[in-house]
Amino acid sequence: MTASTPGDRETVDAASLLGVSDRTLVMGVVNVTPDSFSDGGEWFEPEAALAHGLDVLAAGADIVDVGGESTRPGAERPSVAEELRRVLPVVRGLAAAGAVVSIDTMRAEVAVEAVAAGATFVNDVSGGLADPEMVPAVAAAGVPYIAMHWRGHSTEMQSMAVYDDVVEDVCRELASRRDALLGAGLAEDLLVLDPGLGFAKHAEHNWALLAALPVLHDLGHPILLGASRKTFLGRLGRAEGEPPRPAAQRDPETAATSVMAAMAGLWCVRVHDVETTVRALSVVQAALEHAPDDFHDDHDDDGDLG
Ligand code: PMM
Repeated sequence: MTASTPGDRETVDAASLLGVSDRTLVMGVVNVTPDSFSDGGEWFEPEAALAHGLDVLAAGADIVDVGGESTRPGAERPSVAEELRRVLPVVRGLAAAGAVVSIDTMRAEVAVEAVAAGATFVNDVSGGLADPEMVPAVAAAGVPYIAMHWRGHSTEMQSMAVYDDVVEDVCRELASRRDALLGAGLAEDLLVLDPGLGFAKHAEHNWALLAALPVLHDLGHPILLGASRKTFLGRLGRAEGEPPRPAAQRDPETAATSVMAAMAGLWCVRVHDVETTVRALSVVQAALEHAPDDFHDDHDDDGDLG
């Protein structure tokens, strides 16, 4: 699973990370954007973003996720050239430092260039719906693909937050996306699914999905959860009409969601504050090492949503 590099760090290949099932992995976020809701503008210039990415790596991230397009509700899209200008130097620098890099993009062209620059995961919040070239490009590249539940672009998605039963609806839509992706040639063992908290979802939808995390195993693929610093967490403890807590003050609540994900046996959590999540997950890990032998069997579910 590992190969040595000239530095202290061991490099881990992406496909072997997909096989990790005895702990929940941590993906650290590096947004090279002027306007992401959670950390917009903090690391907008590639040099600052690379330095931040190296900190994220040193804090213990298993994967570093580099994105150049904000998906904040209402955000306008950058041009392809601008997205490439933002992400490529950061991907290149992190890969050279031995990081497993994921490119967070909805565009095939950006995914392909980022893979050429050293990214070994493609994280597409649209699950292949935003760009018809994405799935063939990722299938040809042969890298793992993270497909999130998505109903539309940031400018329109909150008007699409209408569900009969959000858990059932999201699982059904993700299952049909999974089938379409596999049908389009994506390798089954390289697909990760994500319920897409905050994307075409109001707070009550996010809470319902968080309360039902183990059900996501029925999809039959590793599951990634992205709850970090999202607004519904910032509303906890705030009175009606009061603004949510600022994004950078939502890390304790984020750590709690990471613990929930780990207790549910999810594959990976995508977070901004890697150190806090790594420490929170070390508590789960220590406790699970003392769990009865049949604990994991009790939490396995081999049903299939079909
Ligand atoms: N959320 C954001 C961006 N990319 N990718 C995945 N797979 N899942 C998510 O939930 C997700 C994502 C938005 O958050 P940010 O502005 O903090 O990056």
